[in-house]
Amino acid sequence: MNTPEVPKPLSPNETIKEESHLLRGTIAAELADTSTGAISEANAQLTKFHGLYLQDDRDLRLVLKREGKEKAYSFMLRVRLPAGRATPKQWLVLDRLADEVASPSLRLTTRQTFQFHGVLKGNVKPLVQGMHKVLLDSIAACGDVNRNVMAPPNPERSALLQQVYEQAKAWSEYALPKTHAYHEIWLDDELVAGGEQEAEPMYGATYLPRKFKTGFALPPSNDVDIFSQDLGFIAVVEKERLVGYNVTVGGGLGMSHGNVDTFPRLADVLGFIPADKVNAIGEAVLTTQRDYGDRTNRKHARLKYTIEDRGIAWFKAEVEKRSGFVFGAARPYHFTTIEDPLGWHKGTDGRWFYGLHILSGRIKDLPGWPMKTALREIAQMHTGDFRLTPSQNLSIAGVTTQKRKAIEAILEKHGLTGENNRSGLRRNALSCVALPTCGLALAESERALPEILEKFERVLDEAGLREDAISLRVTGCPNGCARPYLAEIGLVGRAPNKYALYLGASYTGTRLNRLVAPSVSIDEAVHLLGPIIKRYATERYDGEGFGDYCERAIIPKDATFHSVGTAGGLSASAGTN
Ligand code: SRM
Ligand code: SF4
Repeated sequence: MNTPEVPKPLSPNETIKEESHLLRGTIAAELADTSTGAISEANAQLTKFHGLYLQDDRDLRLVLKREGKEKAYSFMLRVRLPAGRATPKQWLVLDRLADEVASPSLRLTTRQTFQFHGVLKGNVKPLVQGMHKVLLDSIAACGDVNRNVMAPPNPERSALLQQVYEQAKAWSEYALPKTHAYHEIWLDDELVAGGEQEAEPMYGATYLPRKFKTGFALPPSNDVDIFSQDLGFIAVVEKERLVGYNVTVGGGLGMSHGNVDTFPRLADVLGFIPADKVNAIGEAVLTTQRDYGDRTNRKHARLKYTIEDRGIAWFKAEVEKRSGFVFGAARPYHFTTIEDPLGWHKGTDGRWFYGLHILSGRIKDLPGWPMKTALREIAQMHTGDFRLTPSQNLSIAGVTTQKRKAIEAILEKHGLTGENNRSGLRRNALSCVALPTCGLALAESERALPEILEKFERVLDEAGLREDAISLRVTGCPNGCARPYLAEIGLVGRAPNKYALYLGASYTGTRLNRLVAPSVSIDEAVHLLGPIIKRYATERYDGEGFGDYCERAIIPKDATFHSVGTAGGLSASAGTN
């Protein structure tokens, strides 16, 4: 006799959300408790929806424990900044707030926004209120909702960019939670009496099963890594007019080492929509995931698993049913580049923009490298805006010829004019934050990146490839925050100085890489890749990227990778196959 299937229990986060009174929990009461720098686990889950993560300084954990003291708790705050645009006025306020109430660095993220670290509990409110004065917020920057919306940042390389930006911003606003909790808790707005007037028509009381990410791309540049997004809109341009978008769904990168039920996945293309359908289709995708996503297992809750489990045809039919719109056939599109131009360029509006490389997006002042001061001085005189790029870099945009000279003088004065004259590898490198703030880090990432790059640069110099654009991305764990599975060389932390090595993604983010060595030190990775890089220098086809070369000539198609600490089936002398 068949026994009826017992429904799996919901994940604990579902109860926390359900009982939170639309994301309030007891956050306000706990903020007032000065006996600890922390908040409860339940409230820590809820503050994420307000853009805040409770963290502790992992460098200090051991010593504080020995001394019997509380962990060095603080918050990370992530700003909501659709498409990564900020005004000089906003920049100056963020810069000041970083000094007054945070670490004092500013961190540009891989999703084009700012993060503050080291914000003590008592400083969160002043930070949020300071941001509010220049119309910035951190609502939905984290949590089980639509996160910061990405869109091509680079200024006015096409007249269509502004249109795509407006649409990305409109979708970001449309998909915001409607609860008043953020304003009540952080901005001291009046309480909504009993909460009975409030509703979350799109999300419902338990929001989404998991985080949800949207990106907009404007081919030929795939700067936003569109296929890694839960929901993507690829602009379709015909006769220099934006006619609509090809919609993508089900991308996502996070996985866990050794758990084959978790995996990075590239999005599927659902079909074409006219531009005025973005919000309607976005809502239908989001609510389908709301209703069918797995709320029992957070490791299986992203949209990519809903689509894997139920099939893309089912998903498309459901979205069409909900939106009342039938997708057209996908229009042709071609991604041939990742546009993040460094240095001075003239936009189509006749004004200049300056792409500034900032390693790992970390803005701070170091002896001989006063980046934070220089950018503050630029913000004080700049009349255009700032654009944060998906590669953790910065575009200083809308610059007149006169202001260009002044910006150059500031960079010159601070010895920062050489920032863009780095190796092709360095200019294309990304790293996640990892230690000491990220609670999930298994290995170093941002702090290790300079040394990793130096080691690889030596090999590249020997091979005569210093200028070649090769993407290297490092993360401290397999969650994939620097999108390492879309890098030509991906290093994914698994233990102190042990990384899983991935090779062979396309430079343009259209093909995932593959695991070639499950656990190597950085020196082992350099040793392993050295001969391959040298072969690439002599054997590559005209214009062939490093990832494409590895996929064609290096990675055995039938390789099995099971031996920890070695390169599995990969060897430097492996023949072409
Ligand atoms: Fe991420 C969690 C940092 C982009 C996948 N990510 C975290 C947390 C909040 C750690 C935590 O949960 O306690 C990290 C905070 C570290 C710190 O101290 O600041 C963190 N993620 C980042 C940032 C700051 C990395 C960076 O160096 O720029 C990026 C902030 C983006 C933003 O502005 O919104 C960041 N995270 C990403 C990306 C890339 C992207 O979205 O384009 C991914 C992979 C794409 C994806 O989501 O599939 C990503 N982060 C994750 C995951 C794995 C999610 C999954 O589906 O398995 C986690 C862990 C989790 O959610 O459980 C995570
Ligand atoms: Fe932390 Fe892992 Fe994301 Fe790096 S990839 S920031 S270690 S969660």
